[in-house]
Amino acid sequence: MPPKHSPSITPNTALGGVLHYGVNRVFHRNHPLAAHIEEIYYNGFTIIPNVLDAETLRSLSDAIDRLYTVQMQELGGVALAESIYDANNVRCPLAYDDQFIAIAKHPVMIDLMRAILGDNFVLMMQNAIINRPVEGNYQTRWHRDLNYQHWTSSQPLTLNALFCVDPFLFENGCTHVLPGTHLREEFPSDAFVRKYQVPALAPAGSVIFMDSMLYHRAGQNISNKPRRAVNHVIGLPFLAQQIDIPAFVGDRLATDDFSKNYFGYRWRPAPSAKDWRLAKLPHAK
Ligand SMILES: O=C(O)CCC(=O)C(=O)O
Repeated sequence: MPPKHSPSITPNTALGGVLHYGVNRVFHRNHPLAAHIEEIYYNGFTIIPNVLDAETLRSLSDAIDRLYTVQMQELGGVALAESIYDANNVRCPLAYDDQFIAIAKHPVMIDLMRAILGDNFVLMMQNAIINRPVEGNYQTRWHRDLNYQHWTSSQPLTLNALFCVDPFLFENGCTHVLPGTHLREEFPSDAFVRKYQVPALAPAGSVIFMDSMLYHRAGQNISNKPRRAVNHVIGLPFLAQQIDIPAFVGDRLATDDFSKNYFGYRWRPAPSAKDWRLAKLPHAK
């Protein structure tokens, strides 16, 4: 209820703006992606359409299916992946196929990361997801991508970027999100979840960005086709990579300063005090 003699009605009313009172700080970012940045801050997610073209999507789709077979052969079969609730995931596909390196460095994603995380951020994880029709999928359980973490942060520390290789529809089990839950420590009640869960509907070629602390899940795929996506978790360098990318791929991604930072070469723990100091010398950079 406004005070009777309200001293300040905000002046943007003349421009058809939103009315408020008692407000002297309003979100403002001078950035081409400002509207998306704002959605990530407040809702915990945003969708940018038309990032990948049809040819790229076809090629990624084939590669995801092929690499899943390769990784299951490495492991000795799907049953082992199922036993650790990791079926239908391709882990770190960029180590097997360079088109996933191009996706991991996609300029739209990198621009948004830089705008939110600043100049230094690391690819903590890349995985390709296959949500198959009517199979039990562990990812249909609500979770944060920073598992087991119950705290809040006024700034995002890690972000997800989920490239939609197939359309994200309710029928094929698109990602569902619980807006605003990145701003609370605990998981909400069942009634809240049922009332406020939102399917993140998006055409193929879109990217869904999330604060990694946002509760989300895969939907149940009741269609007759798989839904594929390529997921990234990108964060500040004090966090560890899921798979040590420099160890996995060797030096071949350390091509420039950005890549040395982004793929984690620069942030690997030093093997000794002397090595740590030597790495700080100007010529070592
Ligand atoms: O399949 C999806 O859309 C969500 C996947 C997911 O929750 C995850 O990879 O953490």
